[in-house]
Amino acid sequence: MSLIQWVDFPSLGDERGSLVALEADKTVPFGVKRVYYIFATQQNVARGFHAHYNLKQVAICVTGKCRMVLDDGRTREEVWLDSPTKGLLIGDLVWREMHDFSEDCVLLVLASEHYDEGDYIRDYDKFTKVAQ
Ligand code: T46
Repeated sequence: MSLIQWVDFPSLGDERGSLVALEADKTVPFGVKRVYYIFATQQNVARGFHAHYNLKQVAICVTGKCRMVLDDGRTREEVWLDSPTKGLLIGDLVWREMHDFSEDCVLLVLASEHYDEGDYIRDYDKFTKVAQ
């Protein structure tokens, strides 16, 4: 199965413009405990480079674009996040990297757990051992 799993959010637009609703346990396939967003990323800066033991997330580029690399220790896939109506689902034990942020990129992330630095695996060799 591909590492790239999208969640499509219906655009509830009308003649005034567009609106997307993100609802925990409905359009977002888990209970949401945390929301954060990444913006004003400097040019030629890459972020991420870690995995989580226990964290489900949906990442949505609400404006601009960036390239996401996902790696489960066996295969590595990449995809552009460039649509406010498409969320990328990222499960447990998936290494992620974000590259090529456009200047206007705002990456919104919904997370299933509160922030916990102890849940991060920031060393790639350790990640590949844990993910085996
Ligand atoms: C992920 C990718 C997509 C907090 O204090 N609370 C938070 O909820 C988060 C997400 C971060 N932080 C602190 C920890 C660091 O001092 O903010 C700082 C930057 O975090 P980090 O270097 O982990 O950021 P990214 O962009 O490398 O990774 C983030 C998320 O941390 C991560 O879970 O999946 O975005």
